[in-house]
Amino acid sequence: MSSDATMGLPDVMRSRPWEKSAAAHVSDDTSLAWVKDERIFLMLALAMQWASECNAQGPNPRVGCLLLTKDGLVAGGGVHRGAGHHHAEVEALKDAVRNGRSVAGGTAIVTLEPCAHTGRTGPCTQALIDAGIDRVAFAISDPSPQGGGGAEALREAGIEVAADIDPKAGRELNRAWFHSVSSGRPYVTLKTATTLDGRIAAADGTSQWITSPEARAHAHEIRANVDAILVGTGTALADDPALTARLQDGRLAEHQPLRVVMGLRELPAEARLRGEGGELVIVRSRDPGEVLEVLAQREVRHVLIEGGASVATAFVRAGLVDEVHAYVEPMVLGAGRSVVEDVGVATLAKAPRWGTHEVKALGSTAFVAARLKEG
Ligand code: AOF
Ligand code: ZN
Repeated sequence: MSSDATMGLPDVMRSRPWEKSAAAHVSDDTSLAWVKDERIFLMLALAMQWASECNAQGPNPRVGCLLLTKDGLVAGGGVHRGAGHHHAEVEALKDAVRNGRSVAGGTAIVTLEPCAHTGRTGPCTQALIDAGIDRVAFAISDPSPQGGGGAEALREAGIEVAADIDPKAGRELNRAWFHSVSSGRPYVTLKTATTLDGRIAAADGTSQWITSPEARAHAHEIRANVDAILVGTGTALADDPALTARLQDGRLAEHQPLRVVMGLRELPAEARLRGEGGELVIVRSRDPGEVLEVLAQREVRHVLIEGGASVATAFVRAGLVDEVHAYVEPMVLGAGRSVVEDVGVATLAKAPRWGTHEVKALGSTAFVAARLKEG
């Protein structure tokens, strides 16, 4: 590969993006001839890969942008590194300047519709217009009231816009964000770690450790990618968990999610939850809807429920579990606490269900991720 082609994007180019790329489910909704050029979709896949790997945290979506010169050379690339940082388009424009490549008459390929608003930063549409970009293609429209309207603003400025060229991949990149923007509440993942018969503790109360070290390491990786972890006061008092995200070597991960405890009982002063880690938020309520409202106000997009049975039961009962992460250990207890209790289901047909999305072995533990089907 020539150095020209990788300019601004060496890491992405080396990471074999096509293996995970969005290109597999590209839609046909591409009326403009230049969009059908396969290089546009390759570039979009690179931008997706880049955004998904940049590990930005906080309330904003992950966004990647690639810019091509008038002659179709890569001018620059950029990602959004989280609220308060420049948007991806602006980062890409700065990269093009660093690379000494003009984007006048060129093309912008973005994973999300460029914004037309002035929020924590200025509007991307204006930056693209000022740079003399002629064409913009983006994967999916921005559904938020503040972020939308960019396509229209660009068209009004005489730019050719190819909208929604791969909405499926665009949505997947920011699943929790899209969900929370459209529903007004955080995306909820329920994590369970159980025996084959769905127990989380033996009859005598012993519960550590049911799952494998590999499963626990996986769970820590997930923690480092959500905005908040939630437990009930029962679990907080019984297990005295720290609810931190740790790396393989035991050190704290860079991003620590909020630690949220719901319920009416007090936490002792010496609780590990008060120690180092993410900010502790105590919500004095047993109502899942109320707790999610508090979290929405704090701009939490994705919350991970880690127990115990009463909290899990309350969320399932309320129909507020969007995704399940089930770690299942092939062992049987036959008695002891169940992971979820009575959720008001008397007959099979009424059981809440999720669609299996991912299955893998983590050491001795089986891991299943399942999601509500999107309407
Ligand atoms: C873009 N490019 O890279 C991102 C966009 O107030 P701010 O500056 O933090 O903007 C946040 C909103 O901007 C966010 O809710 C979403 O609608 C949009 N995100 N838009 O053009 C980007 N991250
Ligand atoms: Zn923007």
